[in-house]
Amino acid sequence: MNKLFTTRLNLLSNKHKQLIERKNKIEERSNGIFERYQFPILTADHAPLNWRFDLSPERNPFLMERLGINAVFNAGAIKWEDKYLLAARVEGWDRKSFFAIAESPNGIDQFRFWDRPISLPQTEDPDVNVYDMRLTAHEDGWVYGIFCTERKDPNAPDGDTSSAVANAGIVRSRDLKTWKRLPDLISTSGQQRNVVLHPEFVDGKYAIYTRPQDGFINVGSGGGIGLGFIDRMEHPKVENECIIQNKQYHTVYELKNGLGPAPIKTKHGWLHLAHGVRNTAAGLRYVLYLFMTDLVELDKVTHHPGGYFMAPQDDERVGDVSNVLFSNGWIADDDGKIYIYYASSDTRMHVATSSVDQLVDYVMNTPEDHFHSAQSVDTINELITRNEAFVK
Ligand code: M1P
Repeated sequence: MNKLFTTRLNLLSNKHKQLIERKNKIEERSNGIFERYQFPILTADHAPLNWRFDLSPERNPFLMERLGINAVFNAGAIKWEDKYLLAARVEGWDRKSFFAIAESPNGIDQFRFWDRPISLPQTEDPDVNVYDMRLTAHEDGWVYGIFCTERKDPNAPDGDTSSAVANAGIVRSRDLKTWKRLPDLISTSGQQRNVVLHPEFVDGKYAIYTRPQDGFINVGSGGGIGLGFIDRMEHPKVENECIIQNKQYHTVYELKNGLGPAPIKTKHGWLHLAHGVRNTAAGLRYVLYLFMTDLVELDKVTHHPGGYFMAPQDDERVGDVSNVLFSNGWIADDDGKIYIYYASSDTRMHVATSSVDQLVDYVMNTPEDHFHSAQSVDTINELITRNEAFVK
């Protein structure tokens, strides 16, 4: 074996091992709502070396990275056999995304990819690109993975090589190793992204959150977080789709929004995590926000704090698509701890921790947005007045 090859291989293996075994630490500053952590939990560098390098000294004497990974982000999450699992969007240097499961013993560090990425079964119309899988352990006994499947727009004019059509692809599994593909979502909207399956039946039907939109980037006259119902997942036709949470002028979800992971059931209502998008001179800005819906009437938003819950900060602000926080995975542990898995700037995965009690308190007791600056000042003044008794 040549010396260059052996030296590089040792270096790469040691660095990779150190990265996987690195312990994470809570960041000192906290807002009382959640805690951020010092290190990202999953990055392109976490991808196993044998996915990227040809490890044969004969075929690859310079030990070149033959199949690079560009980014690891937007992961679905589930607790499975006492492990914290992420179904990550892994994007190669070739811009194709695919899914791969990484597991951690504690939810905050030591995430390690399983041996191989998921080989996604195809429909008759193959996916060109797939991303953003939401995992839902449904009460029917299956774990569903709903993701965005993207294909070139067949109606794009000649020379337009970027128009695409997005829809929801659906797979299900009982062991998270073998996946069965179901037909893609059937809906009346031209495009669907951010589609999420509710974990419980509603009147014997599957409930599904949608994000209907007119175009690939722009939601146009569509948008908002929708709710619809499906009789059988083998024929996933959405019926009675209605918008439960709309985009709105001069809010953090002015341009568009979309549901994150499947909601968490609490005794006060279903807790939802979503992303909101607004346009700026520097491009789109994606932030995360929370709201709660009624336990029985899923289309009734009962609580909706104003503004964002989490926004990109420090290093999170920079990446392939800067100024983006996106989350499609969270885990509620039996002891009430919540692990919020979020990606920054379409580049890497992070974790923040909180608890059901904290997030319910946040959602139920944080003032709503009243949509005017003067009313925001009124809200601050009310707090100052209430605080007078406590300020010396
Ligand atoms: O680049 C930011 C995000 O853009 C899309 O989200 P949305 O459908 O809400 O616009 C998705 O491509 C998502 O993956 C990406 O993180």
